[in-house]
Amino acid sequence: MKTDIVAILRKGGDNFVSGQTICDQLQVSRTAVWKHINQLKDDGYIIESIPKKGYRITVYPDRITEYEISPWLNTVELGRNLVHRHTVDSTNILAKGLAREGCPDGTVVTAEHQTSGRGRSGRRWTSIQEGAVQMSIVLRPHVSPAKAPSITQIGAASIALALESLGVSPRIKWPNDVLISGKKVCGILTEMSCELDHIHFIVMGIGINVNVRSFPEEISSVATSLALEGQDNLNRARLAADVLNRMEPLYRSFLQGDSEPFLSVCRRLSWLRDKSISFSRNGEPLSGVAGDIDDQGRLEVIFPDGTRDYLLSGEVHIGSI
Ligand code: BTX
Repeated sequence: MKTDIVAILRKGGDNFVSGQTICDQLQVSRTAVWKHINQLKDDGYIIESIPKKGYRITVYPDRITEYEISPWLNTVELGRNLVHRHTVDSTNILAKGLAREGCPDGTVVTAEHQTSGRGRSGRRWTSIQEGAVQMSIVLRPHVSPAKAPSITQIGAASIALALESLGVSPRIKWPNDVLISGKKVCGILTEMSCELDHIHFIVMGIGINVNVRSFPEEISSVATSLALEGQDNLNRARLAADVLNRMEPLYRSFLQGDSEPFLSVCRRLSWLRDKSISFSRNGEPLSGVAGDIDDQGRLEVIFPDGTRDYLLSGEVHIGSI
């Protein structure tokens, strides 16, 4: 209901929309409209109300709520069920709980702040309150669990395309980071619940540093934000919607067996290509040079003796050991 009221008032622009018009369009009572208008004011909207004229919104809050994201969405499934919290421990944790309870496919959980944002392998993801996009997407792809790493690459490609459209030059550090000027502007944490041959659900968590002007010291040398890269005061809700808009067609073609649309983006923007890298295989440290990304999304590694390996997922560091 609140989403509909915001949509009606947004359409009205600077004009007042009468309470009766809202009642007629939504088939609800004047009291219900008034109650929801008050809730919207609590959510940060500044709404002018003048007797006999009606309502108009004068200030929209900088929030990544359903009301602010949905006007920019042109997806069929992704983000059509959107759950927003001001503060959560981790959007991935909340999304996994909702997935277990059977939430619709494509459900998106967003938050302004995370108290225990999670990175990979138990690392922490620093949440910059109201300066970042923190969102987790619930997906139930009918593919083998072995293909799940592609989901991270679909996310990385969608984010990189959205950032490119803003005029910055993102690079993708296989498999899960998006970088600008060699620093992390976005991280992706993909988690899965599955059996040997069946995926129950996947939660893809995305953290994008948007309107962040400084970072805590411990990450300031590795992290950047869109604001620090010259994109000040971006509309976070619009960016979140743009990522989902770009993700849906890439995800659909993946489900239909065509991975090229996202793999071609990952290859074009590959940060690792031709760089010396190190990684560990079964506890053994190895070094080589990163090659291309193959048609299964694996990273080719060329060893000093000329032999090759193909990494499906995992942690890769720049530089040799
Ligand atoms: P990762 O393990 O590849 O990266 C974590 C590392 O990145 C940290 O150890 C730190 O060095 C650095 N780091 C921490 N916070 C930031 C930051 N804000 N910006 C840049 N670098 C940082 C990457 O894991 C996966 C991150 C996913 C985050 C999303 S947010 C929504 C969802 N919910 C949740 O709990 N996690 C995901």
